Amino acid sequence: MGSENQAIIYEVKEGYAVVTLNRPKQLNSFNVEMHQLLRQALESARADDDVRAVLITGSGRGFCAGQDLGDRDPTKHDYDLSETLTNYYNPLVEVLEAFPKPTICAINGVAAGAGIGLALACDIVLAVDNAKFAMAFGKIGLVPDSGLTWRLVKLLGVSRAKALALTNATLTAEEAADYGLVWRLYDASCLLEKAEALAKELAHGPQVGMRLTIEALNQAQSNTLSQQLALEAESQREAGYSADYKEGVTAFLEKRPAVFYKKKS
Ligand code: T3D
Repeated sequence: MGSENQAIIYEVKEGYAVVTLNRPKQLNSFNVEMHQLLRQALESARADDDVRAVLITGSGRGFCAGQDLGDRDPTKHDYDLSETLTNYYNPLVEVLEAFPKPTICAINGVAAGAGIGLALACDIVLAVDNAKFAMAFGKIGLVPDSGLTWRLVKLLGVSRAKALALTNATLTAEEAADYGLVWRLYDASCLLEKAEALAKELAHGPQVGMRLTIEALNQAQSNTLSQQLALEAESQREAGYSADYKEGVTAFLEKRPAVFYKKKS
């Protein structure tokens, strides 16, 4: 998975993993190999105790242009596209949604189609300030997928989501940030550095509390307030028993920074 020639480059750094989509000639669009290697990389990151945050980015000038259209020839074949969704895109989105460690996406260039779906499935989305977000699906007669019909309504509201999907508008990075799709924008010269600094910071954060926070915020999308209040009480019970809570309060009372992560000797 670490080879320069493979569709995914997987590197473990100081407490975090960097997963790089690596098909730059096709703007890192998805073929089956990239799907499979991305899932393997995420499984490695999930299982590895030395990985406490994951950063996803792309190589070359694009982030991800969605499905590799070079793999399709609808003039010669009829495709049951639900199969690709069921076998690849949907499980990928589900894996990211349930990922027990913080995930960051650093959008280093254009994101299109399911490339936007992949980015928005991560917990924190950063982007280069000249990134573009091209819906693309409608241009080829398809429907937004990879969770986007759901996520765009949640993030943008139904009116903007419909306008974006039906017009296939391309959003600038600034528009995407204004609409709440992106947390922060950076110049190309420092995007990766900033994203890695964030990954490192999260890798040294309170792991139990962050996992429970991600779960609670995800569940808030469908819970009622009463359900969410009950969930917060349960989450706080678990967080309150964690070593991180003991360290956090002790550090506060001792007027020093908390040290949540201690390397095993
Ligand atoms: O099929 C299923 O299984 C269903 C699942 C669907 C999920 C989806 O994601 S559907 C949407 C698929 N994606 C698209 O329709 C996007 C197609 N690409 C574009 O619209 C544009 O390339 C971009 C807006 C992303 C970028 O435009 P631009 O002008 O910056 O770059 P370009 O010149 O169009 O592309 C550069 C190269 O990347 C070019 O190759 P070349 O000519 O230099 O050899 C282009 O063919 C290639 N490329 C870009 N996108 C794709 C791609 N190659 C294969 N598949 C792509 N999606």
